[in-house]
Amino acid sequence: MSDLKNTSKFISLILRHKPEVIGITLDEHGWADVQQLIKGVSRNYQLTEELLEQIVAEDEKQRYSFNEDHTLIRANQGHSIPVDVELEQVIPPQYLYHGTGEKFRESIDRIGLIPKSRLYVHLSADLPTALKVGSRHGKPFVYRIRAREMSEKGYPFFLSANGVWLTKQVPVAFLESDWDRKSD
Ligand code: HQG
Repeated sequence: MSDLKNTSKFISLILRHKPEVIGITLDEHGWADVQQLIKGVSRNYQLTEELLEQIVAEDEKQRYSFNEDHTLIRANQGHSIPVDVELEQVIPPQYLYHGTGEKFRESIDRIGLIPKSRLYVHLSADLPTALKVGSRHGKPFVYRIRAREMSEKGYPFFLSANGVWLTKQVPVAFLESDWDRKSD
């Protein structure tokens, strides 16, 4: 892994899960002070304003955003700490996808998708992305979710600034395991 990638992983840990590791706090909307972040991260990884700008601009999943004058930074999604990143509520397409590990299927088929340590269940707009997400958990398996129907029945969906679909839970009734993978 490149140095910048390691630094980015560490920043993601700080901005989503454990700001206390470098002695900083996030505000209620998930924002961290850029100078404090740089100072804190620099104890472990080389980081300057220029490098941080580069990390944010080049991140392949666009995980981070600055505020307008670049004095604050936050993660766009993926948090385990309860912050309100002002997600946009959006009506989802007919189907969304969730990539997971084969090993979780039994439990998911029983109780549906739950957010576990994060604030939301993460869903993908397309199959290749879902497969990539699932591969992080061993042999991947992709569920198809009848998202539009869920939303019509009152379950809110949100779209993060970096294009990840989020919802609080997915009951078993809206999960499909046996869909036609060739037609999607
Ligand atoms: C599973 C990455 C058993 C769920 C990705 C998942 C994503 C259950 C795992 C983002 C379950 C949680 C999030 C149930 C859900 N029983 N297992 N009832 N319900 N699960 O990492 O969705 O690179 O917290 O299927 O690209 O894998 O970090 O969530 O397998 O967008 O930016 O519990 O993280 O993005 O795992 O990934 P995670 P995820 P970043």
